[in-house]
Amino acid sequence: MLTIWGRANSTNVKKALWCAEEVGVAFERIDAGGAFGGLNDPAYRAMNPNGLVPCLKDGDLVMWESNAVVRYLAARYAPGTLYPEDPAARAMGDKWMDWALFYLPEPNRALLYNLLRRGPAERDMEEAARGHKAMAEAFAIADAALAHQPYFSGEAFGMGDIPIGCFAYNWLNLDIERPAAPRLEAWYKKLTERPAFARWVMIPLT
Ligand SMILES: N[C@@H](CCC(=O)N[C@@H](CS)C(=O)NCC(=O)O)C(=O)O
Repeated sequence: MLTIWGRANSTNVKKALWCAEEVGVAFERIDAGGAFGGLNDPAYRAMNPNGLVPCLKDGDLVMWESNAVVRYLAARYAPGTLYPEDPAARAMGDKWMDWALFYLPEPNRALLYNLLRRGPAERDMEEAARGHKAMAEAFAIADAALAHQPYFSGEAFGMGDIPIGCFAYNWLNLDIERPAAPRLEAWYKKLTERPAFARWVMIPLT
């Protein structure tokens, strides 16, 4: 049985859970991180020395880094669909995965924690404003890219849509003003029609 460690409301854990469900592999999830703790336990650190979630175990393979987990699950369980075999086709989505890892986590965290997850006394609204600006700029680039292709992975849904999809859910569901991004919203609406996205990503942001 494949196992994924991580609290369900973590954006990075959601990537792994959504992808595992999407490729149809049976898995169990074990709560870890946040209020569940456990990340400094020696047994956990032996699996993931970074002390972060998600962490995945599939047979003898133990691995971490959410985008690498998505790549592994797609390659292992959905070759030819979520993980295109042609290198050029695969590169389409692959670059958006790296893009998402570079541009989105910091502003996402600035928004989620300062608008929702921290108590009022700990909130830093200047940090939230910087996060909002960076996120709006990043998603404007993503919106423009969808003028040329229906999915970040290319003509069909693929692994390249998964990391951005998790961050887009947060961005589009926070109670904030956003610049118009009609192509991004049309792509996001298609994600909401996927049962695996609805099950693992569309949960309360708190
Ligand atoms: N680059 C790592 C980042 C992982 C990460 O930052 N995970 C956060 C949750 S989103 C974490 O473990 N935070 C500590 C905690 O939840 O207690 C990845 O993509 O997997």
